[in-house]
Amino acid sequence: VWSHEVTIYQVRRTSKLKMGLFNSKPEPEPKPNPELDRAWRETIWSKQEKERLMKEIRTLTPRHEVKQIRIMITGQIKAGKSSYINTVDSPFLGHVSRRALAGEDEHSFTKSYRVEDHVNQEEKGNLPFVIYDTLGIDAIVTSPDDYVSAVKSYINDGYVFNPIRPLSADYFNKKPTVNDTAHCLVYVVAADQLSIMEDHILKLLKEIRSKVSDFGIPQVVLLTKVDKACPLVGNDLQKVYRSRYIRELIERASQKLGIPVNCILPVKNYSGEINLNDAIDVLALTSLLQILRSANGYLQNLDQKQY
Ligand SMILES: Nc1nc2c(ncn2[C@@H]2O[C@H](COP(=O)(O)OP(=O)(O)O)[C@@H](O)[C@H]2O)c(=O)[nH]1
Ligand SMILES: [Mg+2]
Repeated sequence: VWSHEVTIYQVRRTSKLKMGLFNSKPEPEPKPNPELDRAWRETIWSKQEKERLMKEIRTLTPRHEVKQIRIMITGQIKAGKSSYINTVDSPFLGHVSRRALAGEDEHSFTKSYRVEDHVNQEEKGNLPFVIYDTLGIDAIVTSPDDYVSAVKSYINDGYVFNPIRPLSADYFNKKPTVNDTAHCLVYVVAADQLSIMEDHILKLLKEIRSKVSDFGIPQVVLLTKVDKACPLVGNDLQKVYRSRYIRELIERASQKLGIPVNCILPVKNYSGEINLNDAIDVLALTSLLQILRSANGYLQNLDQKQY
């Protein structure tokens, strides 16, 4: 029996060798499985987890005695900025929100959204943060300084951006306090657009990034539309951390934008769904909580600098 096995082994080797000699094409490398064996970020995809995240967000106390944590969202037109605001609004509203899209004003530079808690009937009210939706970055290519100014100090809601004339000083709070500045800057990048992001947009993002980093404001990237970019995730959002492609995209985004991998968060926004979905909510609330924690970390640093 033993010698028989050896014979078979030799026959196989010979046939392989022959193929190598007479076939001009090398044998193709086996394709890696698009689905990883293990998720690389642990996530619990349940209703309880969603409720736990909501509770943590509700009870978060802004540091440095600021009234509300201020999040500023930026990114290219159609990247999913407004949709993200609606997506994090939805679980607290109790149904899919279309507020940020419905009220969209094509020309305003920033527009603030307060997310109200309608689900928690006992303590109905505002949540400890406010989100500023800004005009698509494509429109301000000529003057990144305006963007940086907007991050550093409050600009009145409804300011109409003029790409030719720089932002007028009237719109700035002359003596901004920490209550007026952004506490976290969020870049929204669509997963299916990353590879075609134009150089001038990347350059602009980097410019804004380096100026904002100078004064310590944390920056997070939301990688939206993961459902469109990867069929595996399109079929089942819970596979987002098992998609080899999405993991590669996140690594690529990290290199392109110069932001560490752990600050790049995949999301799938509500985009046509009629009902709330626990997986969408868990992923979006996880990203929101991380944004709020980064912002609070920044505020805590300010505390320590004071003493
Ligand atoms: N499939 C999918 N579509 C999305 C997602 N986020 C946004 N969209 C769609 O992309 C388009 C642009 O989104 P919008 O939020 O208006 O982008 P904004 O210009 O950055 O505010 C809309 O048609 C959205 O429905 C997402 O995560 N998945
Ligand atoms: Mg928008």
